[in-house]
Amino acid sequence: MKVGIIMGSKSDWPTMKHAAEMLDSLNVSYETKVVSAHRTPHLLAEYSEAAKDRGIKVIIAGAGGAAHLPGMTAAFTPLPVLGVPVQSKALSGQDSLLSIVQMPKGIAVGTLAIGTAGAANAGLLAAQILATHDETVMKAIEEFRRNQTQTILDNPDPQEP
Ligand code: RP5
Repeated sequence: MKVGIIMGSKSDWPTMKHAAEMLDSLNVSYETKVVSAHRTPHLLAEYSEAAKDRGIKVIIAGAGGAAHLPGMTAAFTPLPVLGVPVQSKALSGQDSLLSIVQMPKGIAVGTLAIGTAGAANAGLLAAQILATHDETVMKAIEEFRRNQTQTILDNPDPQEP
């Protein structure tokens, strides 16, 4: 597995599945796992510390509310960590975003948009990171871009379904 997709709760899956679907569409292998910074802190340390030696290249971490998972994961691994702020009920994900984005200097998390767009883009960005050393993934991304552009050019009328 090249990408680890972790999330704070099963309730994050409807958002985080968009990262998995993007990786599926680009033929990039991944694993998915619930790892909670607060409810399973020891698992978080174990998973993050072992990821590099298991062959994982990029970790996508999604969490909502007091979203400490991406930052703490990054603290335990030198791998690139992409953080997805899950849209929370109480504060619409602004709490998640601010929890993830303001990392202190020295530990980096690449923060994506709130919700499903952020999750899909996390999958895309993970693939783009892998593509710097994998020509097959690079070709898949280039094809994805071409298709996306062509779909818009082929459907210019905003009133047509
Ligand atoms: C966070 O708390 C999770 O990432 C989730 O977004 C949020 C709520 O979790 P549940 O109470 O639905 O399990 O840790």
